[in-house]
Order: sequence, then structure tokens, then C-alpha cells
Amino acid sequence: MAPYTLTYFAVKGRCGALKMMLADYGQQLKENLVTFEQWGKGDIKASCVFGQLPKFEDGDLVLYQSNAMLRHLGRKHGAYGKNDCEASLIDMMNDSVEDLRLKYIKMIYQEYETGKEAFIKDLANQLKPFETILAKNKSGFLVGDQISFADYNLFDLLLNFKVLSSTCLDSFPALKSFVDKTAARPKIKALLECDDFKKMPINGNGKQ
Ligand code: GTB
Repeated sequence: MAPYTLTYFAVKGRCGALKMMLADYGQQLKENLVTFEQWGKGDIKASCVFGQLPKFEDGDLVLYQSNAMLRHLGRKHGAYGKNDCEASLIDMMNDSVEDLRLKYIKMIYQEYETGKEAFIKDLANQLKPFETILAKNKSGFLVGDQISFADYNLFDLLLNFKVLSSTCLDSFPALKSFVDKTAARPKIKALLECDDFKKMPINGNGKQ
């Protein structure tokens, strides 16, 4: 039996990083896919503590909030740094990935037609700090010398950006190498190549 259960819509959305992390750690995941029709009835929404999905279950523990899920799995599977200072730096990195993801989500869901070009134009400014961090940290990870949940989260978002603008990493060698190396991790490569994952849209409104 899979130790973890994820309830979410049939999109990568806020769960791509979580799926990559679990795949990389060789963990099974049971997925309950919720359709818009089911969601629209309102009873699933009413059952969610904050009225939103994803919902993640680890035995009796029920979590909402995708970043809390990443932190939980980071703690359990050794992807939350080697000490408290690394853990705090990983939190800082993940918060910055979240800031950027929120900008992306806003553009996708609220202003795709009017804001896409401006978003792509500004992407280099947004990516520069991550490039600097990765170029400085010779391990190829955001913090320390081992992969953390923030790395999976950044990787997932960068894959979305590459779909949005295929050339967006061209002037960022450290980010490009980070993406190539993460994508080449055997279990992540297998997930990225598997049909069930590939066919899932990135976002719920069909924009990408
Ligand atoms: N901070 C929360 C987290 O990180 O988990 C944000 C969760 C969230 O935004 N959930 C959205 C949701 O439940 C789905 S993710 N929306 C329904 C509601 O609020 O009633 C984004 C998303 C939006 C729409 C679709 N879709 O239409 O397929 C898919 C994903």
C-alpha cells in the first residue's frame, strides 16, 4: 500500500515538485483525482480546512498547503539540510521560489493575454538571484551539498518557465546546468517520461 495519498485536480499545478521529490526517493503515491464537476458540487471544498486542494495524507496526518507538504517530506526523507542553519536557508530559498510561483500563477490565471509578454521580459530579473546562488554554491544545489525540497520546487517551476519561454535559461548557465542535472536523476527522468505525468496539463485553465 502506498504510504502517501494526494487529493488534487488532474494538473501538475502545485504538486509537480512533491511528485518529483517522492519519485526521487522511491516512494509510492496514491492519487485521488478530483474533477471540476465534483469540485463544483461544493462538498469536497467544504471538507478542506482552507477550502482548497491539494490535500496530502501520511497515515493519520492530513496536510493542506503544498509548501507544508514539501517541508514534511523534506524532514522525513533527509531533504531539509544537515543542520538548523541549512534548514533556515532552505526555508528562505523555498519562500523565494513561492514568491516567484505566485507571480507566475497570477499571470497564468488572471492576465495571460495581457501580461505574458511582460512576464517573460522580466523573467531574467527574477531568475538572476537564483543563478547567482547556484553559481556560488559549487555543489549544484541551492543550499549545502545535498538536494533539498527547495531544489525540487525550483526545478518544477523552471520546467514551467521553459514551456512558457524555451530560451529563458539561455543566459543562465548555472540554472541550465541545475535543470539538466536534476532532470537526469534516474527516477526523476523516469517520472518526466511517464505518460501519466506527461499528459497532465501544467495549469487548470489550459494556459502554459
Ligand atoms: N496555498 C495553497 C497551496 O499551496 O496548497 C494554494 C492552493 C490552491 O491555490 N488551490 C487551488 C484550489 O483549490 C488549486 S491550485 N482552487 C479551487 C478553489 O479555490 O475553489 C491552482 C489550480 C487552479 C485551478 C485548477 N483547475 O481549474 O484545474 C487547477 C489548479
